[in-house]
Amino acid sequence: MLGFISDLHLDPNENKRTEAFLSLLSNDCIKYEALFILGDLFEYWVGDDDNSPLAIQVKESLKKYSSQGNKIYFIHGNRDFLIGSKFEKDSGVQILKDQHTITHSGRKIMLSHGDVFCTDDHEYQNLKSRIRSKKWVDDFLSQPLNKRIAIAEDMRSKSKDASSNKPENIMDTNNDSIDHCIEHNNLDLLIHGHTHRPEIKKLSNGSMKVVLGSWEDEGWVFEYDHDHFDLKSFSI
Ligand SMILES: [Mn+2]
Repeated sequence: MLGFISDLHLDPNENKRTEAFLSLLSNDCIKYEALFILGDLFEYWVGDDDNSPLAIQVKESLKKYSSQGNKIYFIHGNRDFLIGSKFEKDSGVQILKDQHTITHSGRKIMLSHGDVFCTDDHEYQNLKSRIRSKKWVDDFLSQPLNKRIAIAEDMRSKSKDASSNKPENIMDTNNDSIDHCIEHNNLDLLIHGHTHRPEIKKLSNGSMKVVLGSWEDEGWVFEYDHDHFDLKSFSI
């Protein structure tokens, strides 16, 4: 069985969420052949040199989990796209590209954070292409750690303001872009997070889309096996 989670938004001010994640790693995850984290594990990530207690605690727990022979994979979210090779080494997590495809029990499955499908939100997509450029990343990472944290905090509050002024449907995934991706890649299953609108949706061509939930009062995990799938939530 495979396990999929996303949008934990781990934050030093939200201890319960971190505890729930660490508990998942040390208890429930043992049953998974592999655990996939589809982005936004952290509320923000300012660089692999982050030595905050939260960063250290999460890396150590991931390392313990992975060093017991458990496979764990990560896809960048829009908030933690700066997770890099040092984090990979420190945690034992393997980073996959967004829209990575796997085959499990004969079915083709694509994994994505999900923001790539939010094509109606032009403002968001413009910001994304700007801050994912090599120049922006290099400039950002060359700043001292405390300045990077201040910039991330500022971007976070701006993003909250922008989101509260946008119609809900703009921030959701675009149906045509999902349908096109499923058809073009001949997928049986597409799994993504980002929109915080958990659902399992059967599509007309027999394929399926799963949207993971964000961890707030509840945590979410999607479990998938050849004869079983379940989008589970649990209170935090
Ligand atoms: Mn996101």
